[in-house]
Amino acid sequence: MKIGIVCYPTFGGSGVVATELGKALAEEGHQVHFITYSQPARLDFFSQNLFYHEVSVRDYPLFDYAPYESALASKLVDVVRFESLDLLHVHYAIPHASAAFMAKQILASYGIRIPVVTTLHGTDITLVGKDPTYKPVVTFSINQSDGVTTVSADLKEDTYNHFEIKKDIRVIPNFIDFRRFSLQAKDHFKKAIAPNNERILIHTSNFRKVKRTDDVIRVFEKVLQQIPSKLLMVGDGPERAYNEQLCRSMEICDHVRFLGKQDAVEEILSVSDLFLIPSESESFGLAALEAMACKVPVISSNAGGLPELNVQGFSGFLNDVGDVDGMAENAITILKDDETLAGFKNNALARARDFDLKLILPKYIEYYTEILEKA
Ligand code: GMT
Repeated sequence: MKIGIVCYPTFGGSGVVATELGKALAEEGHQVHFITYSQPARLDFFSQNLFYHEVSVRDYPLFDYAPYESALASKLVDVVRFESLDLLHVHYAIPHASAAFMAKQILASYGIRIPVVTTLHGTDITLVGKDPTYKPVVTFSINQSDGVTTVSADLKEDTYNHFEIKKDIRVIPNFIDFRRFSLQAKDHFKKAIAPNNERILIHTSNFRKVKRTDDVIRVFEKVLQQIPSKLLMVGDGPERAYNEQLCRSMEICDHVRFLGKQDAVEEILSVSDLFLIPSESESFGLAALEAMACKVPVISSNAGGLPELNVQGFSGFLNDVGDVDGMAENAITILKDDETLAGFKNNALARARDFDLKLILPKYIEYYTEILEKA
């Protein structure tokens, strides 16, 4: 197949999933064309089946806001026509699904029919999408897609609850590539972070409000009172400055390191004992899956799709959003002795194996085939 993939090229979960999916499809012999405004963060090598088409937006003094959606639609028309694509797969509804719809209409005027699959990732539905600013366009473009997938059953339900959707939605969960995410020996790094063999807790995110990063720090502060430990905060975003302030006021700065954005997250996960993800809303929780693949158990909230990933009392524990005491108590249960911790680590890996790329990739290929047969 010749597949066009549209995504955000940044570190965000939807862009990561789209890029990893494209890379895996290319390895299977499909030709994959990424169409976006800059080189996707994880598309960092050459392959004969991978192509990247940059969408450049022409600026003009009249524009307060340069029209990216029009530039993207025009680029899609061009790439579909001249690379003879079979299918477009757009990740994150806004503005990719509506740009794809526009491109599809234009292509029809050339006698070209291009099926569009839209994958909804979370905030495009739960936060941004249902805002009246975007809702009519999101509803229309989902209904106009030839195929729609969500990354969890919970997001599927949310989509039906918040929008008038007439389409069948297929749930295809996110996946993990164990060739990259698996436990690596990084003892020298562990020693540098935790010289006295303290437990290492970790959080990775974009530090937006929805991640409740302040809860991460509050949970850690309670754990620290009982168990010698360190906290690694990986990533960056709007809440980081406030979180650093919070650590100062709690006088726990000696035990918390803010590492900023990191490429080799798997190396940092490899020295970690517990992953914290207390999010207000989380359609899937790819960051937690990456941790589990590196044998790191998870303390999470029970929001959104997290219960479909983290298994209560097995790969970790789930608590209500904001239940800092409960999360700290469960974290201590996991960390209190080596034997219990080792059990949870093994379970985390076992659970992650259910989301192996090798199991999930065929689901996308099967879905593309179904959509192409209907077209
Ligand atoms: O979590 C974010 O803020 C980034 C966002 C994105 O679209 O890049 O992540 C969403 O998509 C990920 C990949 O499917 C999911 O694993 C995340 O759970 C989801 N985030 C939210 O629902 C908040």
